[in-house]
Amino acid sequence: MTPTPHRAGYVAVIGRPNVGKSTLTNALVGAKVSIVSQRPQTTRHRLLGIATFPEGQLLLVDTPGIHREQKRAMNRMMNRAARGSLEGVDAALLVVRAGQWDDEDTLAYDALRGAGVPVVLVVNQVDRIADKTKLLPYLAKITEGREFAGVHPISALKRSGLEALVKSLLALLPEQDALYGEDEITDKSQRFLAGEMVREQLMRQLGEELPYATTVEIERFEVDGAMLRIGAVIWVERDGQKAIVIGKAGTRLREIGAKARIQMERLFGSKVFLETWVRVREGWSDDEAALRQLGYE
Ligand SMILES: Nc1nc2c(ncn2[C@@H]2O[C@H](COP(=O)(O)OP(=O)(O)O)[C@@H](O)[C@H]2O)c(=O)[nH]1
Ligand SMILES: [Mg+2]
Repeated sequence: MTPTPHRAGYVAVIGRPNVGKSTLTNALVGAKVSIVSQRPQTTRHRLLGIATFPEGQLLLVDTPGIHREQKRAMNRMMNRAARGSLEGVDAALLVVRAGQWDDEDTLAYDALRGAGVPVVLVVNQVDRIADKTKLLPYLAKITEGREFAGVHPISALKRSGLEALVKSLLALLPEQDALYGEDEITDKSQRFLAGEMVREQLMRQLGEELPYATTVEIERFEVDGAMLRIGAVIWVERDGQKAIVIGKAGTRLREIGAKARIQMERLFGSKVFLETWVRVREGWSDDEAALRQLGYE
């Protein structure tokens, strides 16, 4: 018997905002490397999630969703990051939400076909479809006239359908040794991930109240024996927004810090001492120079 060859390669994770691209990336990696919230546009940066299996290694390029709003410099950068992530990939996952397909999904599909990479369709969130008999006609409709290297109804949240998806993805990758060590889970630094953990809590805890123009800068990241000392600055655009983030008697900011710290300790596997501040800087989200300074490239 010939052993199955080891495969490894890059897979772009593409789709509209909020379909579950980051949840899927995390489920495949087996750790939370990419932040997730109910708000669209949670993912602002391109991020590599490394998923290692005995048969091969998937290097998942999680992206901000492709979308149409091009007005702000930040949106332009997010779109560039999503489109740019197609360069040099071996395959792409087009993630859609079960039961839905609209112009933006078509936009994403066309972008992928244009790039000439094999596209695997992932129909996510099937756990939300109560009547499963609706799934088959839906799948037939959205795949008609389109070319996919595979179609996988899954639930990233419940981790169902992932094994078959991994198998069909690996088959599309070149035969080669693993490109990253098996203990590596992302290409991002702990410093970057720490900022994301704070941003995730902002998204989750402030909901609709959260000013869109909020970002996090890690000012301090020091190893102190077995402990990490982290200082995070939350940037907003106006004084009124600062008051919202801080909350009554500072309760909200404390809660954001407490939850973010727990997430950091889980991901980094060490004790974390986290300090947070809120500062105001006018117009940062529409200022390319300010964006670069805050880590958006
Ligand atoms: N019910 C359900 N919710 C999901 C699933 N996958 C993601 N979600 C939720 O959808 C929202 C957006 O997920 P996220 O991964 O941030 O989407 P992204 O913008 O495409 O990266 C979050 O609230 C997730 O918990 C799924 O399979 N089932
Ligand atoms: Mg995301």
